Formats: sequence, structure tokens, C-alpha cells
Amino acid sequence: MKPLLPFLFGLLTVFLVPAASPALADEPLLTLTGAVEGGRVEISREDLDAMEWRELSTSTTVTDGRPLFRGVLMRDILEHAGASGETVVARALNDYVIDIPISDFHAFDVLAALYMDGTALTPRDKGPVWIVYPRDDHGVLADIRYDMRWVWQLVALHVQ
Ligand SMILES: Nc1nc2c(c(=O)[nH]1)N[C@H]1C(S)=C(S)[C@@H](COP(=O)(O)O)O[C@H]1N2
Ligand SMILES: [Mo]
Repeated sequence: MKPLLPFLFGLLTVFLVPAASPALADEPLLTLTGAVEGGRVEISREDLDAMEWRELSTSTTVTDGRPLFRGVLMRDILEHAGASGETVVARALNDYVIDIPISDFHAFDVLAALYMDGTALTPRDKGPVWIVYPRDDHGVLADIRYDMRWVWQLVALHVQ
């Protein structure tokens, strides 16, 4: 029985390592459903690359200092998908789910961040997409109500 265990771990590695490697350009990174164009819009890295990228430096509850995040504005992603509604239900890889008022994305420059300090976020480290609020620019954002909306490993947005 003993040699079986390393073998099983080996197998696991074979299956998990490709899953952790960077996504292909046309593979969907985010899936939007509900009140979006055609009821379903998949957004690939290629789609994001065609949009405007922004940078944002902010402190977070889970990192030291003020990392520099790079990504696309949440409101631009919703606009790209033709979203119309009041709320997005954001869902992460770990099935963390939370309602976010769409008004947040108009009141604040909230990023769907793909990079932190120049390094691509991976599913192992808050990636591939992390919702990042400009926490240091608006006093109101330094609040648990907003911290809960910093969804990491974001995979899906349901608009309603
Ligand atoms: N994917 C994912 N994102 C998440 C969570 C989670 O469990 N999974 N927790 C949320 C909550 S409740 C808070 S307060 C912030 C900060 O979480 P932490 O301080 O526990 O790391 O991340 C949010 N984003
Ligand atoms: Mo939390």
C-alpha cells in the first residue's frame, strides 16, 4: 500500500498543475449571466485586453503596504456585457457569494484586478481576478461592508 500514496500525489500534481497555469487568451475568465446581452456573456483575457486598463494603489486587509493593482474597471466590464440592473451577485472559485450594488462601480473606480505589483494573480493567490476597491481614497470604504465585496478568485457575475 505504501508506494501508492506518492503515486497518488503525483497524479494529483499532473491534474492540478495545468489548472494553475495561465489561462489561454480565449478561455473565459469571467462569466456574466442574468440581465446581460443574450443572458450570458463570457469574458476572455482577449476581451479584457481590448478594454482600458487602469492602475490603483491601495492598502488591503490581507496584504502589507499599498500594492499596485492593475486591471479593468468593474463598470467597464458591466458595460461591455450590456448589463442593466441594480445588483451583481459575485461568485468566487471557492463558492463565496456576495451581492454588490452596481452603484458601487459608478461611485468608485473599483477594479477587476489581474495583477498585483506587476505579477499576475493566480488562483493560488487571490487570482485570476480580484475585485479591488480604492480603499485609501474614500474614508467610507474602510469598512467591513465593503471589505466583504473584495471578492478574490472571482469567476462569475450574475446581474439582476
Ligand atoms: N473568494 C473569496 N473572496 C472573499 C472571501 C472569501 O471567503 N472568498 N471573504 C470576503 C470577506 S468576508 C472579507 S472580510 C474580505 C477579507 O477577507 P479576510 O480578511 O478574511 O482574508 O474578503 C472577502 N472576499
Ligand atoms: Mo468578512
